[in-house]
Parts: sequence; C-alpha cells; structure tokens
Amino acid sequence: MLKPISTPTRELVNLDGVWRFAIDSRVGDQPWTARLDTPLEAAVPASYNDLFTDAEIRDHVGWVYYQREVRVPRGWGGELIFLRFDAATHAARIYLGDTLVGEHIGGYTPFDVDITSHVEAGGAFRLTVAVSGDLSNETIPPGKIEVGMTGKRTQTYFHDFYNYAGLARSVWLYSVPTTRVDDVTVVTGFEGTTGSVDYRVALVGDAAVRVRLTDATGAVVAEGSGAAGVLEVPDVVLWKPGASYLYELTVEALHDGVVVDAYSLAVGVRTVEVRGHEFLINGEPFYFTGFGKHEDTAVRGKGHDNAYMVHDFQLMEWTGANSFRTSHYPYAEDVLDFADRRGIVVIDETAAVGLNMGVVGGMSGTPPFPTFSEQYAGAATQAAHAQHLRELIGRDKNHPSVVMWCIANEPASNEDGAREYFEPLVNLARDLDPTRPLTYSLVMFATFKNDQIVDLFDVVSMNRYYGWYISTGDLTTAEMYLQGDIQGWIDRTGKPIMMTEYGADTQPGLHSVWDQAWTEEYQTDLLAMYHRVFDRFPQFVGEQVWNFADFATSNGIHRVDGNKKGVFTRDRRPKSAALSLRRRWRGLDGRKPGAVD
Ligand code: BDP
Repeated sequence: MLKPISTPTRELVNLDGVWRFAIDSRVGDQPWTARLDTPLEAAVPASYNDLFTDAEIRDHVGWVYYQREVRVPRGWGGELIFLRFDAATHAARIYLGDTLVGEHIGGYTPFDVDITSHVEAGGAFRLTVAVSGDLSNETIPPGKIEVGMTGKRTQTYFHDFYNYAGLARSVWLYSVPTTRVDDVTVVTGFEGTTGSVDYRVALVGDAAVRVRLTDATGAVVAEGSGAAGVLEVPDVVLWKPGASYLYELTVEALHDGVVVDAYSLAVGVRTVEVRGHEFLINGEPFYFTGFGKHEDTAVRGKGHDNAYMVHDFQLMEWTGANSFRTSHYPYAEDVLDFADRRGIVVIDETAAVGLNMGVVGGMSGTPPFPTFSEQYAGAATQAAHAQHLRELIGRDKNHPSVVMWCIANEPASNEDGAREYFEPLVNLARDLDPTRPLTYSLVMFATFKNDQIVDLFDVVSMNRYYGWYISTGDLTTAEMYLQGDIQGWIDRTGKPIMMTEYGADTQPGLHSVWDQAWTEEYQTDLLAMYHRVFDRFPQFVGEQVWNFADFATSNGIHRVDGNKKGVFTRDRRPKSAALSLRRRWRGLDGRKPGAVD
C-alpha cells in the first residue's frame, strides 16, 4: 500500500488540526447528518483520552465523533479523490455529509476511502469520522467489554499499556490519476560491488511502466521498463545499521509515451538472513542493542508527534541503541521512514498483544479457560490477526530498516491450540514476505520445555523478568534462572536467541545501597546481570531493554502512575541505567556488546 505523497501527478492536502468532537452518549442518533452539536473540539492527531478534564470521556467505551469541513482543490477535476487515515484506533466509519462512504477495523494500520463519486473539484463537504476504541474477541488486540453493577460498560484488556483511542495519526485528502501506480514492491540484494533492486509494480488501468533509480546526489544509476524487473546498481552503497544510504526509485506509468502517473520511494539496498544461530545483515553478524518502545507521551497519548520522534531517536542514538521493536503495534509510517534515514534497525510488531489467558491467572500462569478457544482467541480473532498482518506487511514491506516481523507479543505459545492458531499466520506472513525472518516475543510461562510453536519461527525472542516478577530483589537466584533458561532454548532450537524484554520498574530519585526494587541502582544492577549472562553465549544476537521510556497504563495495583520500567522518564529524562547502557552499547567500557566472554 503506497503512502500518499505529492508528485508531478498527485496532490495532497493535510487535514490535521482541531476538529469538532463528541462522544456518542452526548449527541443524538446519526450525528453525522448535521453539524455536530458539541461544545468540544479535539486535536488531530492525538488520542482523545487525555485532552479533556472529563473522566467520562477519558474512559469512554463506544463511539466518538470527529467532524470538520473539507474543501476539494479546484484543480482536481478528472482526478480520483481519496481520504487517507494513517490510523483510527481501533475502528472507524467515515461519513461524507449523510452518507457512509467507508469503514475500517484495526487501530494501527492506514486505510483509504475513494470519495470521487461523492465530491466535486472546488466543492466542500462535511466529514464526520466515527471512531471506536472498543476491543473484543474479534479485534487485534483482543479485549472484553463488561457491564458492572452501575450499569456502566467498561473495557478490560490483557495488556498493561493504556488503551488510547481516536485519530492519533494524520488525515489526508489526496488526488491520483485514474490510470496509476497502485503498489510497488522492492526486494534488494548485492553481489560483490553490484547491488540489485528487484521491483514489481501493480497498476490500475493499462499503461507502460518506466523506472529509474537515482543515488543520494540525484544521479541516475539504473533505468528499466516493464511492470517487473531487476535493476543493477554498480558500485552500490549499502544501507547499513548506523550508516543509512538511500536511493530513490521513481516509477512512471505511461500512456502513448506520455507520463500519466509518477511515484517515488526510498530504497535501501541491504540483505537480511538467519543462518544457524546468526542474524546477518548484509552477510555480517548483527547484534541488536536497543529497546522495546511505545508510542506514548503526556496529553497526546498515542498521537504521533515529530518532535518526540526526533528526540527519541536522538536519545536512542545517544545510548548507542542500534534498534527498537515497535512493541506492541505498528508505529506511524513516519517513524519507519525516519528509521530508514537514521540507519536504525526495526523489529516490526503486530498489534497482537494479550493473546494469553495465562497472564490473567497471575504469577501461576494458569489460564481460567483456554486461550485458543471460541471464548477468547478463536476463528474470528485469527481472521482479524490475518487481516492485520496483510495490512502491516502491505504498508511496511519496502522499508530497509525493517529486518524482522514480530507476529505477536507474549502469546500463550505453551497452550494447546497455539499451533493451530499460529501456523496459518506464519504461512501467510511468509507468502506475503518471503525475505524477512519471523519471530514472536515469548512470555515467561512459555518455556523451552512446553512451547509448541518455536520451530515455525526463525529467531527466539525472549521476554524475561527474573529479578523483577520472579526472584524480586535477588539477582543471584535470578542469574541462575536466566542462565538455565537461555541454555535450554539454545539446546532445543539451535536458532539465534535474543532478549526482547528485560527490565525493572524504577522510581527516579530513589536510591539504596542494597538490592532494593524500584531504586535506580537496582535497575542498573539488574541490567548488568542480564548482560553478564548474555555475554556468555555466542548464540545470543541481541538485547532490547523494556522499556525506552515510562508509559501510561490502565489503573492497577501493580502500577504507580504507569509502567516505570523506562530507562528514560515519560518526559524523556535519563535514569541512571541510561548512562550505564550508554557505556555498554557505545563500547565505552572497552568491550563490544555481543562479544562473548
Ligand atoms: C510484559 C509485556 C509488556 C509489559 C511488561 C511489564 O510484554 O507489555 O509492559 O511485561 O510487565 O509481559 O512491564
């Protein structure tokens, strides 16, 4: 799926700003049929939850409405006109005036609505977007709505981060020609000093295709024609972690020799491969350093913000992080574009978090009923998960920064039914993208003895909390558990192993000379213990600390003002652990992370 951009044949109008806003319980039926009768306005992009002082809005279950007027540029006659929503969390219905023109389910992937037959160039229309933050066993992530003693509907879900909802990413109006480039897929490689860009173009309408690859100075390095082909790049400059290099591929659709559409995208030439217990980028072993993150800031919730994006990347680079995981949902497309340009490696994760009834059973990990059942993660969930994978891979397949798909976070891979649930999804992901390795982040109850799906995947990604949820405050015992756990996975799989979550909640400013949970010293010491263990295993390919920054959670007795496992606070100030990570990841203490003792 192509991101809307402006080209000689395409135009783009950004619809961000402040829109009229209401929750369903405060407006009449069918509020899209007139100007929304509301005193409220909401910022777009932003989650709506933290914008207002009203508790009823913050935890609203049901639909909310956003509305604004939109004018279509005068020069768009004869073009097709689309609305593009970069995300509407978690479901949306789009109304033009009184008419429903589109719907989408899935809160973290974009969608387009063709409105050509409803609008006129130079005309205006009332756009109402109904958005629902509801989660059920038919959504990804799953959740459950319950009606309590007060009669109020409340949303429960099986992940700790707060269920922010609304229009958290940009909204666009754009034009495209009727005969056009509909999609482009690029796969890159190299042989010696010659790179290859294998391209495939999908068209709408009948047209000839011409392609051109330019380097960073704008010089043409390869040209071709036809809807599919391979471009050779002499003296190729590879895209490398920490050293981005991007070419630009321009695709033109021609009618009788005249260019009717043009589209350009950034291309990084690089390869990714898992061989034995190694993770190779450009044929060289790669060791991941970095974080699991969240899209989360004060007031905006999950609203995309370029200032925070730039600053977060600065802080990651300052610590020496070379990668992050888009835990626990696809991030805004701008973040991946930026990662491509910064040379930061991304593990791209779906929104499938909480497919695990074991976590409801607390530390025992005993599910109250089977996770993979019609009651919870059944056929409808699986279908939603498959659709979500199609949309994620469709959106992100051309990003050089994306080196691996993470299909789920902490699913109940130890429970019966996991294999039946995951095998078709793994096959689908491999069909959609045969080039990138697949992984899933392993919950602590899923051990090397009881996990039922690891053989379907390429990389073992472990989330482990020894020293925090298990053996709290006892790093000696924690170290023994961790050592045995990693060894067990190595013995069972022979695959590359990495840690996609490890960490400790930490209250900044709290200090102790003892191993006291919540202190800055304890977070630093816990991470150092994990690193000691990692460095004993040549099969270990990476470490991503949980979490980059503190983040908002739902109310709960395990959380004080959110999850505090950040190495940075929610307003991005470093805790002591940030400095110790910087020393390790930038090699300031004289050794490279991943160098085996
Ligand atoms: C893991 C989850 C992550 C949580 C973390 C924690 O993957 O989303 O935030 O635990 O408890 O199980 O801090």
